[in-house]
Amino acid sequence: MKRSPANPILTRTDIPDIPPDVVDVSSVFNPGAIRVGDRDLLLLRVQTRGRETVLMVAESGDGERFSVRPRIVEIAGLKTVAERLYHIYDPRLTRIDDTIFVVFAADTDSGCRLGVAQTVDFESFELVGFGGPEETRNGVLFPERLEGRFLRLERPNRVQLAGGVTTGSEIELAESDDLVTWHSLGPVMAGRLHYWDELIGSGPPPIKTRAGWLHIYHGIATHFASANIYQAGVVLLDLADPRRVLARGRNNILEPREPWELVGQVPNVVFPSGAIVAGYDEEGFARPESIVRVYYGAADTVVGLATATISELLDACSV
Ligand code: BMA
Repeated sequence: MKRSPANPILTRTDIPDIPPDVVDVSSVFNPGAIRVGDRDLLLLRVQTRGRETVLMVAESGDGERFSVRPRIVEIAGLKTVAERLYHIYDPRLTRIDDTIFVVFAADTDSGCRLGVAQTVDFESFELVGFGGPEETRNGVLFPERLEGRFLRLERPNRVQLAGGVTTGSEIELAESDDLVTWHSLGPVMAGRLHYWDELIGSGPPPIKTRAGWLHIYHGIATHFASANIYQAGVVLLDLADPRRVLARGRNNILEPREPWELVGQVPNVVFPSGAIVAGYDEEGFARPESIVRVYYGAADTVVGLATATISELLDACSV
């Protein structure tokens, strides 16, 4: 992918103070992204100096220069969740018909869960569903229903890192009638031990192309336990049955190289979380020549932007 010359496109100094909750924040990263009319919107993960997390909206006319709205996003209904929510973070945005859905991760006393919220105007957000029996993260909704059901990729947290957090090495497909109760349809892909993507998780929601669902994911090389290196890569999933992997890139498409990707709160991280495709054909497939703008968190500290065309990303699946 090609990095934007304007990188990093958002840093802590772009976040306006909203006293008393948001003052002189520490970092902004891992945004969801969506186009609404002729505006590009990001839903930002902002971390305060109390290490609290708030979501905020940034808006742009050119996809590169963003201004951040001086408001904290409130999700109506979150207080009805029985568990205490410490952080809600890493929102992924998907439009289905006229509704924009947010799938977010939430840290609770019993581990990480996924929640789904919805908005039509990007002003007010309301909770649709929350949680499930298993620890899971990196949830992304497909932009259309399949046989009437919602589909999402998610990444159960089943791998315990030595002395650390639980994470995951397998992305699964799940389905739901109501976005509240989810049933697993089984595994889609697993991490590849010894290579760039030993642990994995979804990035932005899948992009519909004539060749299949183009999906950008993150892979972690654990590098002999001395460092976790977060990179981005691509996989192509079958349109009719997204559990079928048609092609998967051997190389990453973006890896930490710039100083602000290599150094920060968590070093060596590019974490793709939002994607905006410039153009779709009349049947809703992304055009091969369309530019995809990928928004990513860098070093859990700032937001970066990198681009490629759909056909370049499809080619990268087959190398
Ligand atoms: C992952 C997630 C991301 C984070 C990344 C790097 O497991 O928690 O939110 O950006 O680690 O710290």
